Amino acid sequence: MTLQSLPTTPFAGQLPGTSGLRKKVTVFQQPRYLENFVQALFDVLHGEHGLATGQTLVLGGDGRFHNRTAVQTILKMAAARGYARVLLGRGGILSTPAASAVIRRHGASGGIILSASHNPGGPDGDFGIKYNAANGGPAPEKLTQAIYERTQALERVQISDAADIAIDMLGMQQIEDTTVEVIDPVEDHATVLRGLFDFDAIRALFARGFRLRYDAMWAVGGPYAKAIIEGELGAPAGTVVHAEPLEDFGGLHPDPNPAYADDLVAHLMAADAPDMGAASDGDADRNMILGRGFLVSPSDSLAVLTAHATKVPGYAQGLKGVARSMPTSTAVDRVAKAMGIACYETPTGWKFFGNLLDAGQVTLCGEESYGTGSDHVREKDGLWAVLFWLNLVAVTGQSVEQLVRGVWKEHGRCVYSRHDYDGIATDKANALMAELRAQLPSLGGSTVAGQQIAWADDFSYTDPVDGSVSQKQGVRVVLEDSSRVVFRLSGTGTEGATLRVYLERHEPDAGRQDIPAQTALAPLIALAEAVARIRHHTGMDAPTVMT
Ligand code: G16
Repeated sequence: MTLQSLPTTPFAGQLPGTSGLRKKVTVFQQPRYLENFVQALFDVLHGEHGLATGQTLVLGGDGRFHNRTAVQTILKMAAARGYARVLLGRGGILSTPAASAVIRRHGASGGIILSASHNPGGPDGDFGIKYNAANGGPAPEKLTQAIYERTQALERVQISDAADIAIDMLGMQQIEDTTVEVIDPVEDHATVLRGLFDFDAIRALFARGFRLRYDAMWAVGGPYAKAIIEGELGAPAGTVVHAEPLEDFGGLHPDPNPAYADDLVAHLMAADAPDMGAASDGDADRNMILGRGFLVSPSDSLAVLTAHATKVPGYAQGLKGVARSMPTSTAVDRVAKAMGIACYETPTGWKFFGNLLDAGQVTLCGEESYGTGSDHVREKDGLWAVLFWLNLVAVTGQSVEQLVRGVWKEHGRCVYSRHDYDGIATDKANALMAELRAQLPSLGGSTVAGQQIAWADDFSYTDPVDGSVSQKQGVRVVLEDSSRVVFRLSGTGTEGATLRVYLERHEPDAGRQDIPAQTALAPLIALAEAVARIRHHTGMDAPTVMT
């Protein structure tokens, strides 16, 4: 084995988005593309010629196509960088929340997660890479910006010429002076979850005949859900479906929302539906919850978990506070206010919750994009959310639907929908946002499409812990009754741009809470079109996806 220093040249566009660098597999397959990003990361972390002496790196991914190839490359680069130890999930696999758990439990200096999350996989699909720091959470913006700047100045990459190692068997191997330990991908995460929930109560629930359908969407969540829900909690075999992780997710879109988890929705709407449905995404950090014949919106899920948190052992002492991303509905704000705890509003991106969690200012966080989590790790956690719901159903004796309706009854319903317009030419999407921003000074106080606008702005966030400022995080148009429309461009796509339009209206009247969301939100949908001229800019008559 020898260490090599190979010449390279910068690639354009290696700027991480909402959650890491995501590109087409074919982009990552270009010689040196992955190497450059990892070299830049290591240069920023350790200094251009510095070594990671004595440090432990965690490595794993969601098992999508190209994962195994990328793992071997990164191992050889970690060896060249002098890491003492790399903890690698068996088969190169670690779900995103599991990677966070491993980093924290083993005192690692950080971890590299190979995932494009909910994006499709396979040779023509997407691939991704991100770095999580010693707290187990996604790198903050100042670090991702520094990595990007370094990618633009690279001239060489350092890598061992060692042969590929065996990654499918537990145990230790050596590359140069680096020990690579192949670990069980489930164990650390399962240990953390066991410490939070009343497994006996959930076991008893299944023993009473409670029926769950967990759709792992052919993704990395399958082995975790099988081991814990079927293995430890005694749910019948077959409770977890589509459980085998496939490199291309069976050709499907591993995103747990009503559009892409339509098979699960159909099962929960059927006459003989199970009591509860759940799904997780490509890297198992997102979750969707359903009751029998009933869809739970992610924003409502966060509100329910907050309202009932003290009924679960891990949160019996109470919550320090909660946080949600700005476009997430204000349901949790209302619950938090009634409970007398703080509620923070952050930009989209789980990384923004990290400081609040580390500083002990919040215990639970969540996002409209089917993400919920807590301070047990520093990532959102799909299986955690499912266990939380099971624990609540078990100890309250209420169904999923009853739990949600209980919150609506007390706090009103935040009727909510997100409209996505995918695959817009980037220049057109930018023009739409620029036109919106240009209107901001005059929108407040004006009437558009028959709606009286109270105020409008471009969300800017000052981190309450370190004071860092993140600007231009989404245009908000808010009405007198606090209804709102939010516009932002996605930071996770790999083709063109995606416009996200978030719509929210508070409905206190229980008699009107069952009006279908698209009907209840129709005036806001009209307002969105009037202020943003979506048809004009995108040429699209309807959203690609509505959740
Ligand atoms: C990532 C982020 C989330 C964000 C989501 C959608 O999730 O971690 O915080 O809400 O992307 O982001 P965007 O609206 O920019 O596409 P994941 O599950 O894709 O890692």
